[in-house]
Amino acid sequence: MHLMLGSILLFTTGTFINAAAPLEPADGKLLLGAWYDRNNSDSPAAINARFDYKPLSFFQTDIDLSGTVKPQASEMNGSWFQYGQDPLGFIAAWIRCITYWRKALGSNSIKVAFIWSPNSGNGYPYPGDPYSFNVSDTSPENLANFQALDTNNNGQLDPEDDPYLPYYPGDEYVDWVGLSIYHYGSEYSDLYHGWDNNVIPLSGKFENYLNGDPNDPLTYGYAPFYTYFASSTGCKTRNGTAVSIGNKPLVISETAATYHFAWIDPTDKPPIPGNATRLEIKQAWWTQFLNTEFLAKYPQMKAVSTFEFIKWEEATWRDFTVFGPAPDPDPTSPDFTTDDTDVVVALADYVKNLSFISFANTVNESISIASVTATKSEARSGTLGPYLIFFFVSFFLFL
Ligand SMILES: *[C@@H]1O[C@H](CO)[C@@H](O)[C@H](O)[C@H]1NC(C)=O
Ligand SMILES: *[C@@H]1O[C@H](CO)[C@@H](O)[C@H](O)[C@H]1NC(C)=O
Ligand SMILES: *[C@@H]1O[C@H](CO)[C@@H](O)[C@H](O)[C@H]1NC(C)=O
Ligand SMILES: *[C@@H]1O[C@H](CO)[C@@H](O)[C@H](O)[C@H]1NC(C)=O
Ligand SMILES: *[C@@H]1O[C@H](CO)[C@@H](O)[C@H](O)[C@H]1NC(C)=O
Ligand SMILES: *[C@@H]1O[C@H](CO)[C@@H](O)[C@H](O)[C@H]1NC(C)=O
Ligand SMILES: CC(=O)N[C@H]1CO[C@H](CO)[C@@H](O)[C@@H]1O
Repeated sequence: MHLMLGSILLFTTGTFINAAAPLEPADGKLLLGAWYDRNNSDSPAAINARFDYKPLSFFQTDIDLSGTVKPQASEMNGSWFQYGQDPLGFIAAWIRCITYWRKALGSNSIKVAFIWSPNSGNGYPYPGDPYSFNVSDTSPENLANFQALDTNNNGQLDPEDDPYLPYYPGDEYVDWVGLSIYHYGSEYSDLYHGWDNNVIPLSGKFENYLNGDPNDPLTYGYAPFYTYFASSTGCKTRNGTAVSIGNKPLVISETAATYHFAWIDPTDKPPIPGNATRLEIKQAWWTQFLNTEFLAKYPQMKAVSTFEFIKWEEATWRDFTVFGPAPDPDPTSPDFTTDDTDVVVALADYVKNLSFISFANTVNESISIASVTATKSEARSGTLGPYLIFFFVSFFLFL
């Protein structure tokens, strides 16, 4: 549920042998990358230096492609971006973008991967957010969107509606699929309006977010994202029309297990609940999906991007990082300069044992990723011309 977007990947090693999709690594290989906090002067080189092992194979950031459009993210199924929950507008804009860029890139288009990357379906349709779907809006556009969104046809947009299928532009317009998956804690506090406890993620949590959990759909989501788009099963609408035949490579576009440092406003609040340490939380998270058994079960998971931010959200100051804090953390926040080298050292020790992880040879060989978006009306009208293509698009560009 953070900004995610386009991505420009620079790469030149043998990692992409036999790639089925642009920039897809060879079977059995996984690219490890990070979304760094450009706003806090973090950089690929600084992350690699903190990691002190091998250069990560890709880096993600937001880029400003237009003076009028602020950098933003994908997660088009969410209710926290202006363009969210507008499936018909989204798909039209997406197709326009991809068509434009493939043409503009010409023979270089094999060096660019366009990633369709929603937020994990747990909590969908994320009611009560600023851009939640507005049922009172009876414009024809909104009614058409409602028809697309109400996938179970019960006259409501609710958790049993599919959080992904209405937004999927079609296999021919998507190179990779992506998903944002987070652990924020174990309980949402209605009192403080947010997740706020430091607890170890339950075993299987990452997997349940990735592929839904029929035994606990309200917690983890109903829809099996991996099965839909990355397995050979694919997915169909209720009338049997194929939406995707599957087999797409998957990037975990953003992931983190958060450590809550402090309340943003500590007035009348108890200590932060939970007693798990930062290391325990993060270690328990990465071991859930960076292991050979998981890769054998989900072989199309070809890349993972950690979310390297320390920021406030809801009621708490949160550390999402595994590679250590950016050089210049927000000076208004609590003391985040406290070194967390125990986490990055443990991660390096852990991945040294994993032969399936691909690294770059130098920082200049790593791939980059970027993103931009528009307001809903800009996206719909197309007034921003070719730059519209970047809205909602995540792409890897092989330079
Ligand atoms: C960086 O700062 C700009 C301007 O404040 C903001 O629009 C953008 O969302 C920020 N990007 C990230 C990744 O935090
Ligand atoms: C929802 O739509 C109605 C009707 O168009 C409008 O009056 C109302 O302001 C909208 N609500 C929000 C939160 O945009
Ligand atoms: C099946 O559903 C899809 C979209 O939900 C629609 O485009 C298509 O026309 C339908 N096909 C039939 C045969 O009803
Ligand atoms: C941490 O909290 C749990 C649950 O409240 C408790 O069972 C456990 O004993 C605590 N561990 C420590 C080391 O305090
Ligand atoms: C890495 O593998 C070695 C040898 O099997 C083992 O002793 C060590 O504990 C492993 N390290 C981690 C962090 O899993
Ligand atoms: C990486 O690229 C930068 C800028 O293009 C250049 O200044 C630097 O020397 C390069 N570093 C290496 C190790 O090639
Ligand atoms: C289910 C879920 O994660 N909802 C969150 C989505 O993001 C918005 C904005 O950050 C939060 O307010 C929601 O709680």
